[in-house]
Amino acid sequence: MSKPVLYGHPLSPYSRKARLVLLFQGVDHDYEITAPHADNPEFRMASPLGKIPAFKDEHVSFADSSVITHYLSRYYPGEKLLPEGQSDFARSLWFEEYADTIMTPVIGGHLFAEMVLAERLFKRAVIQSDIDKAINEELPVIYAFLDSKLESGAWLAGESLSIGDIAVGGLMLSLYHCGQTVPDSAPKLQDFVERFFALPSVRQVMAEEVQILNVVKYDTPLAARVAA
Ligand SMILES: N[C@@H](CCC(=O)N[C@@H](CS)C(=O)NCC(=O)O)C(=O)O
Repeated sequence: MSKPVLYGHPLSPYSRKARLVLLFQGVDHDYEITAPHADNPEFRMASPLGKIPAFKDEHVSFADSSVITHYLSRYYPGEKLLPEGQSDFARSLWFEEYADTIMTPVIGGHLFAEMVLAERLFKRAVIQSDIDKAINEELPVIYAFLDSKLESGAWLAGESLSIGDIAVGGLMLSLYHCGQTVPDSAPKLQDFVERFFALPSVRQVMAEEVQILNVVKYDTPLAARVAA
C-alpha cells in the first residue's frame, strides 16, 4: 500500500500547516515538494485550482490545509488536533481562521513575501511600504490580541495542542524568519512561541525551511536555533 502524499512547499504557510498536522498526528507520508500551479497531473487532480497544499491517499485526493486537517482527524489514527470538548473545538477552529485570514496577509503577505520572496523568487522590487505597515501598524495589534487570549503555560484552546496553535505558531516561524520577534509587551505570546518552537515536529519543519532558505540565499535568523 502506497503512503499518503502531501503536495506542498516549505515556503508556503498553508503547506507548513498541513505538514505539521501530518507530523503531529504521526501519519507516515511522502512530502512531494510542489510549487503552486505545477504541471504534475496527480497534483492537478488533487488541486484543480493549482493551490498548495494538496493531499492524496488510496481513497481520495483533494486540496486545502483545513480540509486536510479535518480529514486526517476523522479518518487517521494518532493524536488529534481538533479537540473533543465543545468549546475547545470551536476555539481551536476560530484561531485557525484568525491565523489564515488575519495573520497570513500581514506576516505571509506584507512581511515574508516582501523580505524573502520578492527579489529572490518573484523577481520584482520589494514593496517597502508593505513591510513598514506590517511592522509599525499591523503586527502590534496581532501581538496584543494574541497575548490577551493566552493563559500562562496553556495553548490557545485548552491544555492540549490544537490546530489553532499549529496555525498561529506556524506563522510565527515566518515572522522569525523575517527577523521580527514578539516584543516584551506580549510575555504570554513570547512564552507560547518558545514552547511551540521547542516541539520536535516544529524543530523538524524549521530545519527543512532553513535548508530551503539557504538554497535561495536568504540568511534566516532561525538558522541559529536549528544549529543550537
Ligand atoms: N485555503 C487554502 C489556501 C492555499 C493557498 O492559498 N496557497 C497558496 C500558497 S501559500 C497558493 O497556492 N497560491 C497560489 C494561488 O492562489 O493561485 C489552504 O488553506 O490550503
